[in-house]
Amino acid sequence: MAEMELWFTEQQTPDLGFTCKITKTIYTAKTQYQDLAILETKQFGRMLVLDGAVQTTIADEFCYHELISHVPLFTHPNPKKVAVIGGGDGGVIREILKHDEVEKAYLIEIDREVIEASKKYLPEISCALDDERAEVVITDGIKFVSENKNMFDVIIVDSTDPVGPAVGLFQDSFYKAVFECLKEDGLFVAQTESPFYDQDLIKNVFHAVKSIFPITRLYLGFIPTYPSGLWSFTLGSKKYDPLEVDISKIKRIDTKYYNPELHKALFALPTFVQEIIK
Ligand code: AG3
Repeated sequence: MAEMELWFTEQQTPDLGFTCKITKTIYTAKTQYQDLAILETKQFGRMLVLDGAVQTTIADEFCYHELISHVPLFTHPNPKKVAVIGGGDGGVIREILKHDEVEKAYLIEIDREVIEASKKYLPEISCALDDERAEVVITDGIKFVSENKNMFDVIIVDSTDPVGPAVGLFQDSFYKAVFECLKEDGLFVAQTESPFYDQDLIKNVFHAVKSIFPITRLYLGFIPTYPSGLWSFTLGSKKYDPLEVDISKIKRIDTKYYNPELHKALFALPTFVQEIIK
């Protein structure tokens, strides 16, 4: 008898699905905040899904985690204290801790169950969460940044899509609080979705950040499992410009996507993306 095939589909837009063959459903849970699933896919290996949206997979997580981490960390000349808002799988923390000058990396995650499931089922991604330089704080990122002033060199917002628990992480008041939470020469990066499908969001975030931070930049990367593959990141900085970095001084670290040659090239935008942020 032919074996039954199981397929998972993320409905990326009302009119488009992204479908993967599943060899096993490793874990599912309804947490206090969202539906969580860890699936074993044939094409990408293990996959973390929250509320039906692919968050990360073993095969392509490096693209996203390196891009969101090394661009800000190599733009700041001496990042000692870094915070990740969201990012409960720990992938961003793993990349941050590749930087020797980082003394402490805080993971500010609202949903404890994402961390626990990632520790158990995605050890390749979550492996640095037990590092002595990592500190996990289970709380609402919005509350955390509003309550702490002048504290971090770099803040990385590794959120889910702007629906459900993450809505507030895309609002003006949050970026103002991030500004206050950063030291006087601090900078931040947020993941800001697809330039194909989320143009209004990118536009709104870019202009909100621009009205608060002296330097605002958008950069792009390719993440195969995310909607359209083309993904945007918005950087707001009080002092350091990623385009002014002396790339000859960037230390070689172990990466598969990021490299010094790419650092500035990531900010070269296709015309249709330039139009979005005009
Ligand atoms: N956070 C961004 C996920 C966005 C994906 N959106 C989607 N599939 N519709 C990823 C968390 C990884 N640490």
